[in-house]
Amino acid sequence: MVKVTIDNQTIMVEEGTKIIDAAKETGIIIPRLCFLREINEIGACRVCSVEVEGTDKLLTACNTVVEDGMVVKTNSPKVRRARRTNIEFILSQHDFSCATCVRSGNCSLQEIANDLNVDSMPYKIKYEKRAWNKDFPLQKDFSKCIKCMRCIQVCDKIQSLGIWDVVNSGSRTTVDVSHNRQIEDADCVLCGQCITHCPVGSLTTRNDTHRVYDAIEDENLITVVQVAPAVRAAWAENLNIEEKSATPSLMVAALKKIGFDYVFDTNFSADLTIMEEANEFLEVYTSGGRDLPMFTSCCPGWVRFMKSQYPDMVKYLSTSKSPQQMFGAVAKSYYADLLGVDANKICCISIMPCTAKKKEAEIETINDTEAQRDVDIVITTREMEKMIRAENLDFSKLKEESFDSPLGIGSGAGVIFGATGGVMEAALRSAYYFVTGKNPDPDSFVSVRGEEGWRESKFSIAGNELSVAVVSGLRNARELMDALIRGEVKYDFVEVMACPGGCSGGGGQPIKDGCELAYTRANKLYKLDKKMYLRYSHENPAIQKIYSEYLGKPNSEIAHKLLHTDHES
Ligand code: HC1
Ligand code: SF4
Repeated sequence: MVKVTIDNQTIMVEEGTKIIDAAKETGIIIPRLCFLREINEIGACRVCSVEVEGTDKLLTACNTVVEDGMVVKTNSPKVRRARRTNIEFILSQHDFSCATCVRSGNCSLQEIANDLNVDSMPYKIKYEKRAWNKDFPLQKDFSKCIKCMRCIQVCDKIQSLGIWDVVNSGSRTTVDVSHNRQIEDADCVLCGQCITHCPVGSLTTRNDTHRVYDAIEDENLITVVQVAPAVRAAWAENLNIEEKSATPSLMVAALKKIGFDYVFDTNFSADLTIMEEANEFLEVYTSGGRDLPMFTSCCPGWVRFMKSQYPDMVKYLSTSKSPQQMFGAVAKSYYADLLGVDANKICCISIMPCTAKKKEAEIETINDTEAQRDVDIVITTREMEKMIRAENLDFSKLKEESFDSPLGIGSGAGVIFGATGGVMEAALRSAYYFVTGKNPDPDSFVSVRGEEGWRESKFSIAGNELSVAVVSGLRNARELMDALIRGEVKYDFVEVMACPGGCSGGGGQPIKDGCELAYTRANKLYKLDKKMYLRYSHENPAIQKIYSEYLGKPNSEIAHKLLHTDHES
């Protein structure tokens, strides 16, 4: 242990503690901008500068380790002046047109500038302008980039993809796509983790809300919206609604105010995915003769990763479409028939915690209903939040509403899709039933839950030994793939989600800078599942009905046409 005095308080801390953490133990929060714990501790922004007795220079608290006897001042006049100058300097290279910035009100730079009472600019403002492909779901505005390097580190350390790098030098230094590539030619999987870790509005998602408004306004269209499982755990985080009031039913009521004709639930099609995927898995498993596992394919970031990084392994992905795409396919066939309308009259909109879902909906070969696209428009949870804000609702007076029927009926197994391990757990609940004819205890497979990036479990179902793995975060996925290829591990079924923690930590979720909320949100989903009457996908009455009236049985010819895809085509 070492002794350190911070702002006149003396404490003992473990050797190796950084000043920023020692200060926290005394109740002092040192401001920071570029800092991301264990990912970006480089002191690039110098906002966390502090004064240390015996040194002339200010030191950065995020990466300076305390020494025995150190005396630190975190908010002396010298420190305040330096922080202010650093922020003014950053602002001099930043287009601070806050009124039109998607991150206004949720921007760490704006907050720190306000906290430091920066009210004028002593420097000439000059920022970088560069072109960007406006159609790409990931958007970069160079005029807002503050060169904090967080995106570089997140993409490299968490996702092992290294899409971003520092380019140019001197005053023209900026962050751009590495190796001189265009973003659409790089291997960006669109996980959106660099967006949720950008402290300002430089990295954002393509704004598709205007297209949604146009569809709602178009009297010739029937707008059918689906809401992904993980959205309900996070939708109100930045809406100033008390947590216990922020129910899925209140979210439905808010969506109805926006004017969608039907508000449905991706949990329904998550159940449908389980029917198809669990049966597909059992077919693969019982046919034997395969060294490599079947991989889930509902995460489009993971599918993009597989296609670019392990093209020879794409054939091991489940052919079942993701719940988003299954929903669209069913909405434009079965549901169009139920309504007695032409499929092209239906505009299918998804609300997803994910940026890659925007691109998934655009994959030509995934869209094979009579209508042109399964899903027409995808917006993220953050875009939904903006649309809800625009309604100026008084949430204390808003009455809860239910999802519409029949595509709004989902089970608890569908809900937990939004947490890492949830697809595996839901699939095992139904696979057990398909093999034994009996339901397992719904909590039989909870060992697949957890916060480790790569988890393994073994189960025995009617004497069949099953080895499964659950992975989230693409660096972990890469490690698992390499271990599989080297023959060091062997599994029957593997679930992969690109974002750490799964969709609940998705790149389209609300941003709370400095907070990693994936597992807090996942716990909300587990609680919802636990409370539900329906906990098995195969017991969902709306699912039973669509099979008896339309699809026949899982993996039937029509199910194949509508609900499966060839990832290799
Ligand atoms: Fe997901 Fe999925 S769980 S991929 O994270 O399989 O986005 O929530 O909608 O499609 O259901 C996302 C979430 C989501 C699909 C489902
Ligand atoms: Fe990297 Fe994901 Fe950002 Fe693409 S979206 S650059 S893969 S972190």
